[in-house]
Amino acid sequence: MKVSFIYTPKQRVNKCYYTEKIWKNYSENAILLPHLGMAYLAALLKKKGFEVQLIDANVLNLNEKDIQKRLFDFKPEYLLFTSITDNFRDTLWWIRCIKKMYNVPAIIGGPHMELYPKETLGYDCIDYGVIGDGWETLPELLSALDNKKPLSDIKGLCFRKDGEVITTEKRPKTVSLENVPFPARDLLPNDKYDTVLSKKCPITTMITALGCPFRCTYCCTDTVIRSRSAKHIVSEIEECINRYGIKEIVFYDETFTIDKARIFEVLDLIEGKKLNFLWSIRTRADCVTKEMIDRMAKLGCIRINYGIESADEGILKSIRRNIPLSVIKNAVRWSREAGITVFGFFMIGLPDETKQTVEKTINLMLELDLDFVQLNKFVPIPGSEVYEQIKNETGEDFWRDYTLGKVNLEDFKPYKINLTPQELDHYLEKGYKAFYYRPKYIWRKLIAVRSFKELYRMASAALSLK
Ligand code: B12
Ligand code: SF4
Repeated sequence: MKVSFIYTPKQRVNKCYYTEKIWKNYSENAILLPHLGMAYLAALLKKKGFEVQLIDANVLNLNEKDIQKRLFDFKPEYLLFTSITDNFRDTLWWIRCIKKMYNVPAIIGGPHMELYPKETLGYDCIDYGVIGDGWETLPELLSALDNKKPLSDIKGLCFRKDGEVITTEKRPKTVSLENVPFPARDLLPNDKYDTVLSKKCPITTMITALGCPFRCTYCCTDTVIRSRSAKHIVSEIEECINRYGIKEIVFYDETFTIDKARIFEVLDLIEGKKLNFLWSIRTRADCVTKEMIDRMAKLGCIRINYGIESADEGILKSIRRNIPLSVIKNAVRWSREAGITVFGFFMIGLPDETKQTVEKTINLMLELDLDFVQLNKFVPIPGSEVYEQIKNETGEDFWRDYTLGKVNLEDFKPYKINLTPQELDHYLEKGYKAFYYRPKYIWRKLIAVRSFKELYRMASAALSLK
């Protein structure tokens, strides 16, 4: 059987997180990263004997006609799409458009399907939905369709029967990342991926563990961790370097350093095998030690992204993110002393936010010795504790209505804050300007610039904030 995964074009962050000006900057620097979920499933299906095409229409910047040509050349029997809630309406637009040109059944998976499966299958152009992990459900679905077997016994599925949307029994998330083949990077245009901050190309992304146990109230990540062994991780790193010539890896685990023993094992193996590559991680300030940071820097880690979020203790407590300021300061200092670039994530517009708490957050952003910051407006993610609370209190389910096409992203209203939307926008721009336009900061960045490309990117990003 032939199937085509299509990562739809023009992936970008949504406007509701920023002001128009700042969003323009972000959307100009489009998301140019591989979709690992699709690449994983593609590898698995290939291993099971399927003929698989993976069209990354996003990074290749393909238009309707380009996609149509690729599909007519390959002739798949099923089209496979992915979606997160934020980009569902864009994905839907593309599914409709692609099916007008090449009409075979469409299967959709991804985080959005876990949240609004019934609403999603309400659209006729979507034929089947995979809820949650795709590793077992997708091959079972394709095999059942091929053999004309009933679908109702397959767990984690959503489909229509006699005009009614059926969801089957939930599929438990038990598959370990160790039991599936490495992502099919042989099907990806690896030389096209890039980020504003990457130093060496080609780059790729990797996941060493799924889930995070911390339960911050604004997050909807699985709380059970499914992690890979150090040996398994390093073997994928070796494949990236030796088979695909990868020079830089962005690790997208939610909290890369959560299991300290495992990280030291990974570092030992990288050192022992003399693996030469640059890499970056995301983690929490309370999950690193000075010893760990020093070793990571020695072995190629060039950037750490820390979620700092707010400077107000009351807000931090209410979102269950009690990392003391002293711990954050130490982590940032250790990282910079080790020569690692430090990126801080902050949010404004959380419930109970006031002008004073926003100003505190902006001051902290300036006070910490950070290289880059991302400051965005808080938008509750469906499935998170905060979102459930807002839903219960207001009786409104914004993301459901958005899925059904009843509201647009521009209709999103911040909840329970003591600032107007205009004030929030004012502070967002003020925060960005205050951070990126400091003379000390500009000077430090200019002397660290290594190439024209880097200088151009920095200058264009800075100018777009004006
Ligand atoms: C890497 C990443 C990114 C990268 C995107 C890279 C890329 N090209 O995809 C960057 C940093 C750019 C990014 C941006 C954003 N992201 Co993001 N991101 C992730 C992250 C950390 C890892 C994704 C990953 O590789 N997972 C591992 C793979 C194996 O899992 P998977 O993709 O989910 O696939 C599995 C299933 O979902 C399913 N599946 C997926 N696709 C398909 C397709 C078919 C046909 C089938 C059958 C099954 C299937 O099967 C797969 C295997 O089991 C996830 C969190 C996480 N751990 O998953 C968040 C996550 C996907 N992001 C999220 C969000 C909210 C965003 C942003 C909106 C954030 C922001 N405020 O700007 C933007 C949106 C940008 C965009 N248009 O995508 C949310 C989505 C929540 C939701 N309700 O949809 C997540 C889940 C994080 C979270 N818990 O909040 N993100
Ligand atoms: S926000 Fe980060 S630390 Fe908190 S639960 Fe989510 S992934 Fe874990």
